[in-house]
Amino acid sequence: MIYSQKLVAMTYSALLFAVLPGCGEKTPPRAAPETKPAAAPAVAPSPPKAVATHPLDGLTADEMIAVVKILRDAKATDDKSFFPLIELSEPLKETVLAWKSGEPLLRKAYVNFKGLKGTQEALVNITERKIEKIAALAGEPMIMLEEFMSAMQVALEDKSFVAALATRSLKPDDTFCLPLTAGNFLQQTDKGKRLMKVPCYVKPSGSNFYAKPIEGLFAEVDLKTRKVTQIVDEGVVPLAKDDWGYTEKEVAARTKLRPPSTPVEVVQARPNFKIDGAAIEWDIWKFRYRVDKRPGMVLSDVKVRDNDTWRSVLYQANLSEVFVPYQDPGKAWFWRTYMDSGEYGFGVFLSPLVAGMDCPKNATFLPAVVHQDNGQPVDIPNAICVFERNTGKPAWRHYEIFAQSDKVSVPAEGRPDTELVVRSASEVGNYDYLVDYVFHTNGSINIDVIATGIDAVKGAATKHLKDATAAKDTQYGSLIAPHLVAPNHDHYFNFRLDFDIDGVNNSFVKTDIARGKTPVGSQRKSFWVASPKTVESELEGRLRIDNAKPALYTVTNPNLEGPMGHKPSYAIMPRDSVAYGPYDYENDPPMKRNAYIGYSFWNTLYDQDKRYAGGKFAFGSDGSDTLATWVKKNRNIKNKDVVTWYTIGFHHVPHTEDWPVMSGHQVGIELRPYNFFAHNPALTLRGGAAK
Ligand SMILES: [Cu+2]
Repeated sequence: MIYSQKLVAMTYSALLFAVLPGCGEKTPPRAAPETKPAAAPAVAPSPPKAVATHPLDGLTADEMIAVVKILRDAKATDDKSFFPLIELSEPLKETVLAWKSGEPLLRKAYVNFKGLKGTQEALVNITERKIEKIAALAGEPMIMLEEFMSAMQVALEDKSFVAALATRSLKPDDTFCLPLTAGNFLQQTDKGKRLMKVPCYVKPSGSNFYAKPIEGLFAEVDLKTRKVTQIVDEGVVPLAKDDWGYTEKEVAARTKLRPPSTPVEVVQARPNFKIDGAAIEWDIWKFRYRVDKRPGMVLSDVKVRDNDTWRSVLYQANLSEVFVPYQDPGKAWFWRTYMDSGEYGFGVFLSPLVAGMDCPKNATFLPAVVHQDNGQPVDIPNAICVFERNTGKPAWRHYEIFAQSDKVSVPAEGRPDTELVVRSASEVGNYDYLVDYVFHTNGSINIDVIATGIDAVKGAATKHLKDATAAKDTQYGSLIAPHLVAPNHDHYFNFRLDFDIDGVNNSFVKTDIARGKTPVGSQRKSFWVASPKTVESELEGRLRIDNAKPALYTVTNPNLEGPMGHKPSYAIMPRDSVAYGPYDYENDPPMKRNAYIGYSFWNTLYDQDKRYAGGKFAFGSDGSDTLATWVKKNRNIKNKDVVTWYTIGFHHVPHTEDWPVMSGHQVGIELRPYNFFAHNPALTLRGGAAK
């Protein structure tokens, strides 16, 4: 293996540049992202423990090493084997809930590997050092970095591809290529292959790797045979001339920078949160975190304190799949329908966070341990930041005008609003996605995704909308710079929310805001009533938020009563994120593979093995294993261990302000207590107006 710890900690594009033969010797000025050490936190937190102390803690470095050794000792692998996936195999929920702190752990890993008997999967019992199950893999595993490099190399060594580059006066050394997942369009000729498509860019002289696409040309590579299966060349398209760098120096060379400003910084004597291994406690919250290769951050055992009692809210919450379909049916673009989490991995592509830029300087930075293709562990430094922020607004307030008099001025009563943010940022190719879990003093949790980075652009002849070529070139996208069209696309983020509100058995309730029956004689002719209805089954649990048909969506524990008889609940509030596409989910292969985007909500019976909305194997999936197929069983989910799935998303019609790097576009949801507490839990905050 040619990886080093340093390489794995680098971003995807930088990694490719650094390792590709013929590319490495002409390293551009910005070959690697800045990985400045984070500012020291005011109080050093406990480092993540080298041993797991809870059944849902992530695999440690030692455990990953043990997994590789156990498989090697069993002669399933050798030193040339590859490991697309090593992840914690969680114990059954009932086992986790019965477990008491300090009791021994039975640790297991689920592994995909390419070993001595082909591509297999195994359940490895780390504690007892044995393989419990081993079988041929029933799908295509996640991509490995080694495969990226191989795909680039195979393309650039192909004579026809080199010849196609020559017609554009380019040599392989002039290019930076970006191997991309090819989707699965159910073509007979693609059966049994593991395809990537490899378009290229002119190698940058500055920071921007994506500003000069070599449009209309790509190689298709089968990763199984390591051969080019076809070259698609739609003819020469004029190359963009501008480097469009985005470092301060490059921007200053293009345009005048604005005057310097004083930084806005939070001054904090010490953090109010405690980190003990994988456990984080802050204000009325406690939870555990881990990083898995595929979904990135996973939160577990999320509890909230109500007076002196810790009450369960979520057993687990994590990103389940990310889907980015482009809307250009042309040969070089129709297949760009990436499943960023399932195919590439949000955990393995976590990028180091920068203090004072990605996160405030008062943040605490934590590493994440992931495994390399050879199965060996490596730390991604500063992969997670945890910080408190004052939102600059009140958590609550009231100014009482009737308390005022000629002699007395009574100020507004209120409390400052502080929240805890747990952040990570995954760079998948050209896009950067920040995923925030934000905990509030009022019992709410926000899940936010911020999309930033660089729009994928298509080379075009058009320089101006007045050009004769403009109408055709911008049929499926926006002209965002001369010779650059950014095709329309979507960003969907499906989250798996396993609420366990005060216990495992919960129900999902839809409360319609519906027209009430006007009493006879009333002067009002219309008003609304809240009409709750418990969802009975999985098919009924597919729900679309429709702003024209308002409703409240809650997960509730029907078995308990609060002080006034209410059933404790949490509402899932969409805020600004509702997105569906006008797609054909039955017949359009990428949409069938990602059919979960057709509804805002899905509700399923808890299943240990159903963690990802787009199926267990995303790469090359045919759509037969998704939320849409699981719910066909139509199991009863009323007062059962129900799991809720919610898709956050937005349609991206690019515009000039997205270039050369787009400002963060934030979408998210709020999980808000509903008749869960006896009163506003933020009532007990201290620190009103300065006296
Ligand atoms: Cu976008």
